[in-house]
Amino acid sequence: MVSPQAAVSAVQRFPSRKPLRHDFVWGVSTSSYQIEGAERLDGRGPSIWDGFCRQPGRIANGDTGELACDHYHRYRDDIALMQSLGVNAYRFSVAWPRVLPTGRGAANEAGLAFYDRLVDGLLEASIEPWLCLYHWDLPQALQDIGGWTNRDSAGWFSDYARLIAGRLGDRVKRFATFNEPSVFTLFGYSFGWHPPATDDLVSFHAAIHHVNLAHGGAVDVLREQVDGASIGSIHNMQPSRPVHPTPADQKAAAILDDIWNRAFADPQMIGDYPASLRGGIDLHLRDGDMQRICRPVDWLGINHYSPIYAKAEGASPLGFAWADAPAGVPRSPIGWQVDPKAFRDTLLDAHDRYGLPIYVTENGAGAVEKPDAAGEVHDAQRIEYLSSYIDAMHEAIEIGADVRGYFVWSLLDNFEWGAGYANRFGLIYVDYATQRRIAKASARWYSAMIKAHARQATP
Ligand code: GCO
Repeated sequence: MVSPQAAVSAVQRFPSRKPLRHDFVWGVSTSSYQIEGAERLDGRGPSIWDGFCRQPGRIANGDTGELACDHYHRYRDDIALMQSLGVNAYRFSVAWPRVLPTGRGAANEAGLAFYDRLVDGLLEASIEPWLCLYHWDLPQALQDIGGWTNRDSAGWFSDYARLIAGRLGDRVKRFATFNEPSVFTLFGYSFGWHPPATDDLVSFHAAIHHVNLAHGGAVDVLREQVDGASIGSIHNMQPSRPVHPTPADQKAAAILDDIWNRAFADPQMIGDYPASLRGGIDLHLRDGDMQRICRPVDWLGINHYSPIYAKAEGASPLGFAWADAPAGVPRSPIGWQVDPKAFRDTLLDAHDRYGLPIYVTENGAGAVEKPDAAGEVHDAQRIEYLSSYIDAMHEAIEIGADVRGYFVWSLLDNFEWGAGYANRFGLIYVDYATQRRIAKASARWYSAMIKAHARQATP
């Protein structure tokens, strides 16, 4: 078992760094479909993930989000776990179909009441709620009328944002519009790994553009409805590298870079699409759209785990295929490359490109793990990963990146999309058969690290 003392020394093992700002945010992140369960309870409508999980072969072991971590019922226990960690912020998402079962029209009071209880519980525990409006669980009823390929989706999303702002905006001030738009559009409208699992270019570009329009519309609604709103959007930002140093793979990596890192962040924070996307997007662009998309935001959320790799693929309409990291690189227990310097450079690049305060809204390591005979989970590799990435973030801050917070993905082991429950990212182990929670060694380490930084923080 890693003692808190050993954990703190893990923090101090790195070169002594300048203390972090006194208001640095230390948090944990989750998302609605991955932890709530209660798929069919208290009026929640179906989401696109409910149906996708039940399509044979889509999810490892046929897992679904039906029960997940039963957070819908156990949220008070989970808030107590956050308190035990000593975090001062919790990033979660609202399940759109839980509050608007058909995505539009009549709201579901029982669903809204759940988020009331969750927010009130967090505030009672002195944990700041960071609310993300969309973490991939689109109401199925909206998918049935085109989903993000329907330009009306921007209006649907604004109405949803208005409902949440009106209900929770007196207590919630930190809002993110979307989580990782480039992931759910690329995986859902091109690769077939996420719902709706279509793969035509016109729909892909339409979804990109309409999600950007939805972002801008929601920013305006939140700004208008919530006094003191602090609004951002959460983007996965990772260096896109050619799997082989050939011109063809380098071109493939550049295309992936534009889609993965720029297709949303650039229109939203700079006001233009990457050149490689403009042809496809122009089919859906109307006068004034870029001004509707590029609305002032207060911060940039960055999710980062590892570099990504591309290879040339002539058969793909996008001209590239996803590739694994080259053999021989350091990897996490589930095989994702470990490269803290890539994280440092990503933070510095984002700081230079967008010039906004940055919050690391996801970072963490997956593993296939279980408790030992004594009921302990000694996740030393996850501690090593977190320690090296937090130090890389600290180095980026010392060099000049305006990073103001860090959220571990994730508080709990949870539904890991296509991998189901096999890959575990939590600081807290979840025994899904009993729903028992077990703090891993990394939970004790993170708690001790937060305390160590608090002692060093500049006033
Ligand atoms: C993402 C999502 C999370 C994942 C986490 C681990 O980044 O894909 O925001 O829902 O579970 O990143 O893959």
